Amino acid sequence: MSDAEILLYGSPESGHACKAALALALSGAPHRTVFVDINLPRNERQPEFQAVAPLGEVPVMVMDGSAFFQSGAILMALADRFEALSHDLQKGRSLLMWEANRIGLCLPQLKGGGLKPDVVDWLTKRFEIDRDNFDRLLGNGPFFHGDKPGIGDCAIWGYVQWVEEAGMVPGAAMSRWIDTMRALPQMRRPEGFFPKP
Ligand SMILES: N[C@@H](CCC(=O)N[C@@H](CS)C(=O)NCC(=O)O)C(=O)O
Repeated sequence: MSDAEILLYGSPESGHACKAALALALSGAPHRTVFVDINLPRNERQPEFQAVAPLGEVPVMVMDGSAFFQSGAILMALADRFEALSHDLQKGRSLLMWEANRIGLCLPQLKGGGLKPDVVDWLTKRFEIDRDNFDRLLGNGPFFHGDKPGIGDCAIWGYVQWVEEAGMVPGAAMSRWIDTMRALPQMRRPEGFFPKP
């Protein structure tokens, strides 16, 4: 790769990777995504991925020769760099923290399945609070950032795209927002963001 090229390592199974892929698509910046098979043991993944992934997890973005890990940090780096994502950053940062502490600690686990019933109950109760707060934070929309999507929308999209696969029922505002997000010209299915070679 040339130093000018932005590279994003990810997997269609990872909502965290989808957050970064969507943000890159919205930024309009030329970039390339690379499929990583996260079902392989970490030491069998591409050596070039292992070399830039300090925790062995996706997503990892390489920009200007530096590796960025943790989806929230990737989103903030993109918002700092690209005008299309730079609006209402104060709100964006709060939304990233909220998502990571709430939705991100709920829907991924429910979607993954294999949980004991009392854990499902606990996560479901957490989700019900998150669903109400989703409405409060979205306000009159259509996006969390107002008239156009920002890094907060990307972060929240990561796992809310699979709310029904996680066995949860979206509220009316969440359903409308999902439809609006799916209609974005830059939106792809997870397999479209990270096609298997
Ligand atoms: N907090 C991290 C989560 C990263 C993460 O959990 N990645 C998962 C996929 S969603 C992964 O790479 N799993 C494979 C592995 O850990 O080997 C972020 O926001 O980027």
